Amino acid sequence: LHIETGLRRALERDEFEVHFQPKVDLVSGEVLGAEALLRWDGRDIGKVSPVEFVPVAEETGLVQPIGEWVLRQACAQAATWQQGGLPALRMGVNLSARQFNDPDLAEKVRAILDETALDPAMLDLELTESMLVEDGDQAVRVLKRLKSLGITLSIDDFGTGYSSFGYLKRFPIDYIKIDRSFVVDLPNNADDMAITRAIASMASALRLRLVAEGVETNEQVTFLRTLGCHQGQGFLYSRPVPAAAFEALLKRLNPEG
Ligand code: G
Ligand code: G
Ligand code: NA
Ligand code: MN
Repeated sequence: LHIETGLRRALERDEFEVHFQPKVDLVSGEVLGAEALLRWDGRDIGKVSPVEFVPVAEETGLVQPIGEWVLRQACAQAATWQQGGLPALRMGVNLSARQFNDPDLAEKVRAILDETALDPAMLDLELTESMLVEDGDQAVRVLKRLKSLGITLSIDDFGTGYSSFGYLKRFPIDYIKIDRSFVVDLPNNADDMAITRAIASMASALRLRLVAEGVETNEQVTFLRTLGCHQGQGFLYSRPVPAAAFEALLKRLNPEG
């Protein structure tokens, strides 16, 4: 209840902040994009992890205005970086199930792209498998409307939900993000090696691009590269950080600008 009460006031009190975690080219080390991750530091409640408050926001419907705020912030930031002469970065934003089920989702995304003047090709929406399997036909319609805006789509936490290859074939998806639970023990766990290999060969057959989550060691990078997984994010490169720190990181990892 504390969380719900606090969340109701958090937007007007300006208690949210968006942090950014780089998505890195595992071969060149260059930053290719970012994932926007919401942070809440409430006046009354202090710092609360999204693991705790996102489910409450989802249940109460507060995730709609909050998610829209995150999308606007992330798009505005990406547009600012682009206009500042930085190399184009693709901005990933997490969508909740309630946002995905909103019949006006595509219109809202389009309005925010217009408002922030972000090139739609630079926005990537991260969805989870569970959103897609409930009503496959409806999901395909929503995904097609989103794709028609010119954005890209990712499946987040891939492998932890109900993965059906049949669905993947029908969905206009661009990226698969390999869940970090399969990455953490690479390259020492035979099961995880087999699972990530299988995901990689399926992705290649379906022409889906791969992003590995939770990359923490150079040994993981070496193994992922042998799979043809050329993008990753994780603490090896950076934790999610505020915009100013992300800019400093860009100067370090993309020195040519
Ligand atoms: O980065 P972190 O460990 O704090 O994220 C924890 C969880 O919260 C992750 O599952 C992440 O996807 C989710 N999360 C973070 N920001 C957002 C957001 O803006 N919207 C939604 N729906 N989930 C988010
Ligand atoms: O569910 P989603 O993939 O959006 O979750 C993102 C979460 O993963 C964030 O909370 C982020 O802080 C966390 N994260 C990102 N990189 C790493 C990593 O290298 N190791 C671990 N343990 N967590 C990570
Ligand atoms: Na995500
Ligand atoms: Mn994920």
